[in-house]
Amino acid sequence: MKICVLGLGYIGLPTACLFASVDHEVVGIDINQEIIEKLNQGKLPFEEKGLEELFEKASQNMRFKAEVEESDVFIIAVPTPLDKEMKMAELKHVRSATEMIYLHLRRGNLVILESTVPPGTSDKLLVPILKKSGLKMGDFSLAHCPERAMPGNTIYEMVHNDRIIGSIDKKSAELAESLYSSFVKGNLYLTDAMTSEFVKLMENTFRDINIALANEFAQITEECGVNVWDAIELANKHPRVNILKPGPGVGGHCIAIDPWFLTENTTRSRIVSLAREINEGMSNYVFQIVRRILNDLADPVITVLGAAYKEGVSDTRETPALKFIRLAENEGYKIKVHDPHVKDFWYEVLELKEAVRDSDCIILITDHPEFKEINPKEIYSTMRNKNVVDTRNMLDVERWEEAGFKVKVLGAGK
Ligand code: SAJ
Repeated sequence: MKICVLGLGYIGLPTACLFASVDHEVVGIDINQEIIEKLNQGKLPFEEKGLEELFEKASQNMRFKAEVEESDVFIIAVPTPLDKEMKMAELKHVRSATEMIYLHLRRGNLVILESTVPPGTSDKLLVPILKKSGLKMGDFSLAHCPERAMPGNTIYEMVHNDRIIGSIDKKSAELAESLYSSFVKGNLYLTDAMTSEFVKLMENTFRDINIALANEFAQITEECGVNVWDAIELANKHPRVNILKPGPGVGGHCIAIDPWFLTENTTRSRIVSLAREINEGMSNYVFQIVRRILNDLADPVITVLGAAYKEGVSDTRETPALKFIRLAENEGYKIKVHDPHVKDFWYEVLELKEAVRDSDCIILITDHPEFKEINPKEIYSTMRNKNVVDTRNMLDVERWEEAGFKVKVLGAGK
């Protein structure tokens, strides 16, 4: 089949490569000319485990350009960011991708929407635009097929995870199922488009609420002196309990955003909105811990370990580090940032030695495994005050205390 993939980001590019790797002819489309040029030179615009090899294997069946052309299949994998003022999905990229497609839509074509969208988008936004081609329902097919790939393990999960395919009619379901079975080894579950859109949002909302519960447990244990990490480990020994991990907040372009797509069009949301408030408030909670430690120190300097939204990635979208840094900056703190994975960030990213020099407090925000390897003895003498706040319960507290540091672990009680 000939497949046009619109949107060559964290989901679209691996998807294009996977289809090309099983001998479909793939045309990758993006509005960002720099990405098109990079890809046509064989370079990748971002890190992802295994993508280099997959791109290499698939490259002879792929080409990249800015304009859509006639195809058998069109896959929309464009971003659906949050309009932060209105707490609503910004669907302009989905709308413009669909406008680009209808001009080339032919009888028998299949359109797939992979982007995460509010329930009803396929039926109410995409169908009317596709009909501008002059084709009627049934002349073309449409399905919503959200991805479930965990950034950092995207390719493996795109192949092995079960997937939901939500279609506007039976023919669309058959066409989409046969298309994805060309590389998906997981089960394919068929439903209607609106249910599929809703299911995707439920998955990430479920995770956001459970992270909020862990964060609330961490705040309660601080008061009663229990170590939340020990308590969670013991509670999870229950065969049907799986409490997630507290942290400095929830980042990424999914968990931090998708719940709002569920609440934007209802007056019935309570827990979903409250969970967002708890998770967004963790930056403030962590900053208050730091402020108590540094109390009235003049001109405090702090070191933020981690700009990425989670361990092992270079992605800083919605990272909790940013809000924490803004709060500290507004109180006159000087901030120095170190992250072994992030190259470009709103703040200069320094090497570790430079980031800790003359600092009064290290705050570990991102759970990059590299931070476990930091030798406290090597940085002790370069710091002005020897404080560490570990928001991920990652550091060896004894080792840091032996080196002379005062260590505060989020939720550890004392
Ligand atoms: N986090 C915690 N505590 C936890 C787990 C995560 O504080 O116990 C934080 C992380 O540090 C990070 C944020 O939450 O800042 C989100 O991290 P994540 O690993 O939960 O989520 P993503 O955005 O990398 O991937 C999620 C996954 N969805 C689910 O696990 C239900 C992935 O499967 C989805 O495909 C992805 O969102 C997406 O693209 O929707």
